[in-house]
Amino acid sequence: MSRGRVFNYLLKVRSEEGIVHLTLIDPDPLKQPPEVAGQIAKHAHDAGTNAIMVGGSTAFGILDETIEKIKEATDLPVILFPGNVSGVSKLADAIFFMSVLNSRNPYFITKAQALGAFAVKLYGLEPIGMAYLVVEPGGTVGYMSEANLLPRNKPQIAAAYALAAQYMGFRVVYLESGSGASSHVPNEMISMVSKTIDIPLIVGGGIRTENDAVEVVEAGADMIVQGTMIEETALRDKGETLKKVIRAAKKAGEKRSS
Ligand code: 1GP
Repeated sequence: MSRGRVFNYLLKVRSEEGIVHLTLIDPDPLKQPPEVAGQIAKHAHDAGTNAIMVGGSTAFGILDETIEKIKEATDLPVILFPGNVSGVSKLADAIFFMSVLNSRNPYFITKAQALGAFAVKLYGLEPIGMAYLVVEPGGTVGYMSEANLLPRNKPQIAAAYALAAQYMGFRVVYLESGSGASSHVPNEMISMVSKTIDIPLIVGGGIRTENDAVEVVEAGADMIVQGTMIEETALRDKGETLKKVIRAAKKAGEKRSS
């Protein structure tokens, strides 16, 4: 995909298909070498995902190689999802230029962003300003980014952060419960946030089943992110489980939009 068009592409998919499905691949050799990341991306593409996100809170070392293999396997846009400045690569199409708004540490709110900004400019990456809100239990990212985790039973706090994010000019809000979370962001929280803001809402962490995906979409997510489930199943079943989840999520999205 040519540079500068990824966000518009995501908005177009959202309006035409009801929701956007994003596949997250961790460039982590302990999980999968680049070759395997490419195969996973291919299966995800065939299953109907709309873009590939690459990143993670503990990613190291093989970011470029991983993106190379993904690009060989699919022409879907590759969007960086950096846990730190080391998560920037010139091989991607775009970057979720994210700020952990509920971190206790200003490094994760503005400093890492200042350290990485010129690399984004130099590489010609399309920056998509994202407010990243980490919800309980938060998982690895909650720990690493020193988040003051948003309480699951206080949706109004999440909504207040999300509205503040919109007023600060962020283009998207991401509600994250942490990769591999035992349960996704609560439906009530997704619903309150989506009714409060006018910018797209991304939800990720702990979305595994068709039912999970449908719940999250019915509650109001515009884009859903799946990582763990895809890494665990896509190679084994050639993306069949994922295909069912995406189909169910898109159906729920279309129904909501009609
Ligand atoms: C993590 O929200 C993403 O940042 C994806 O979470 O691995 O639980 O799908 P899962």
